[in-house]
Amino acid sequence: MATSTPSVATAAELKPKEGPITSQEFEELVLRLHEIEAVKFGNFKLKSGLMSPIYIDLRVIVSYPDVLRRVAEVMWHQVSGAAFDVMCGVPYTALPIATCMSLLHGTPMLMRRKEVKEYGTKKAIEGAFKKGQTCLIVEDLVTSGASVMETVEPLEVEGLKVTDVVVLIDREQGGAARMASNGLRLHSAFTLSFIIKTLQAHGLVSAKVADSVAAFIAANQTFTPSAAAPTPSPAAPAQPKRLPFEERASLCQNAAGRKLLELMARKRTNLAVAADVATVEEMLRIADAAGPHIAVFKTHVDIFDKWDDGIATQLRHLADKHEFLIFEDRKFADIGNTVVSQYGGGIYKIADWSDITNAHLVPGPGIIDGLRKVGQEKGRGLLLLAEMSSKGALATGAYTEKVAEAAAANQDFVMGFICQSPAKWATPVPPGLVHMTPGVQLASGSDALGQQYNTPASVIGQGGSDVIIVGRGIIKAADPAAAAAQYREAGWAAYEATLA
Ligand code: 5BU
Repeated sequence: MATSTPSVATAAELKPKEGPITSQEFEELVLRLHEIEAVKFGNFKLKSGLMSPIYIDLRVIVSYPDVLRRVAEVMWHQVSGAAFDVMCGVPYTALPIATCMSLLHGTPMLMRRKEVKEYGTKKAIEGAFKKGQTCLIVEDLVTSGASVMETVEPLEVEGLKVTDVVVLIDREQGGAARMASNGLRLHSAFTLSFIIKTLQAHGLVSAKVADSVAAFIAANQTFTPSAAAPTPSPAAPAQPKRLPFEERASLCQNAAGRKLLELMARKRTNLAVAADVATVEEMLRIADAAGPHIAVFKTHVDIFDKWDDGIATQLRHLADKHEFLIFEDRKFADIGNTVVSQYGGGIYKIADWSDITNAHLVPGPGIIDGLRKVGQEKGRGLLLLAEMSSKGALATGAYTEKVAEAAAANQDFVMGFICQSPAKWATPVPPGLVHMTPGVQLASGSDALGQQYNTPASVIGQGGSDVIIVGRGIIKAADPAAAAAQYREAGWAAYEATLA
């Protein structure tokens, strides 16, 4: 073991370190990280499935207060020139680091909840802050930068500005470029190359291992700036980013679509709630509580404990009272002749009470004709499923394009799409068609069964959708009405930000 490795592993008195960090101190910290096995060499299977010759696990530093403290100090020094009002650690490993930086230097901290889905409407960001304040992001390790972005988004939704990110180790696999493409400056205490060079100089890593790490980094780059962030042509005229809903209403050929666009503009909400609850009582309670905040109330009628015409009437009363449209998310997928009976008849008589329903285009355009036959005269509208939110969904690429074409060709009855990222579609669709997106929570993430969540800002902003569909983020909240108000605000702010 190198003689420079300190043997005392206790936290020093709690006061900030004076003066700059010396190169010897940087080296000592690298050696200490190696000593406590935060940096290991061998053959490791990463979360992605890739085999890596190096493994970095900074979770262990909480057991070594001297290391935690020095990590916090070197990271603080990296951002001594940056201006920020608050700091937020990326959960979980960076939380103690951010806490330590906060304690040493007196800068307040915020915390981002990772499990917003579990906690419902508990805020995505905890702590005291004001809109317009600047927040520094603190992270232990950056590879692609994806987890950093997951923390940046909910902060920005709350009106905080994020300009700088500080990490202990940059794996040099594209994170810095990705940060830069999002307008963020990345400050790192160490690059992976520096760590390897230091350990090699102290005889702790062989030349062979050093070469294999360098080869691994070169072969596993995560970001291609030109492909990921095409530079807009400076000569391109400034296009309106999105026509306001009220203007699009007059371009919409379907009655229910027109009603929805007008209603969203009037009520100032682009929120749909997914009422996936077990009982009719609970469903009606949510409709009444969330009603003032929503444009659309989405049901799966076949999951309720009972159903009859009286229940449908009660729901329609609430729709009239609060002015929202009802959307039965039936996802029809059969031949035209069968969907006529499924939509108009059976126990549920969906067309009698639901303003909107949806269908897959797998069977071909006959499904639109069958549903139109029942719904058109009742003033109903159809959404086509162009993309899904679940991991591995097959509705992509050429299929999605075909759906977009079919919608454009049937605008009398088709009012729009269920989709994820219409901004990425090859051909723009007529502005009278509405885009609605499920898989939305205040923080991005996933559930255990393949559901994938994006934030209102990314769905409406980058994704180019019009309406956010939120289920568990609202219905599992302790106060669904307050949660609906919060999603409404986030969704509407994102919409307004995309107007010309
Ligand atoms: P969540 O609790 O916010 O995950 O609920 C999402 C709702 O949207 C739920 O009713 C799904 O059935 C529905 N959904 C979806 O999540 N993803 C899709 O691609 C489509 C519908 Br289509």
